[in-house]
Amino acid sequence: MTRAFIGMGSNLQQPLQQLRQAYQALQQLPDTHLCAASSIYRSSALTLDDEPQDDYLNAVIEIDTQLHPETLLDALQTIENTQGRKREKRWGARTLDLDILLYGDECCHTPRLTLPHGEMTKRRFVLQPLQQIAPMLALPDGRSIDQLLAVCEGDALIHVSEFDE
Ligand code: ROI
Repeated sequence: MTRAFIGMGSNLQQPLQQLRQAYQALQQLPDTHLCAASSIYRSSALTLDDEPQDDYLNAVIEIDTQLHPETLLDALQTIENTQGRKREKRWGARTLDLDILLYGDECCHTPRLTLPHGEMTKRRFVLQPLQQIAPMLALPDGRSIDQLLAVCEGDALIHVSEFDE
């Protein structure tokens, strides 16, 4: 079993419903146990060129899984597609984004998958929910979530609700 963390984000087509539906789908993943879920948070969109976008809802889920990283990625992309995700622009609005943030201490860089997730260390909408469910976590390179958050730019996230409400 490997401990992994999944980042979720949505800012289109009823984001709260998108995250709740994805949470249920993650509970059904084969050979996987859902261990913890952060609260659901709202934040303004981080955009490339200040092009306006609706606010995002974000959360982080912790799982124990026997799926290999690429198999897990396939499963996450199936959930995204089932919930109506289209191929979006890299910095565009999105119906549902499911990212593998961390997969044990694995480090890899392939065309499909970078572990740890390339941008997670700079994004408050990832670090804050991650800190909530895994406050003692450190990245494979030894940096703690606390350390990363202390130097992370951007406003604190707004708490919206819990998955089991
Ligand atoms: N901004 C926020 N706040 N949350 C996201 O999940 C998110 N995802 C994205 C971009 C467009 C980078 N901005 C985001 O893909």
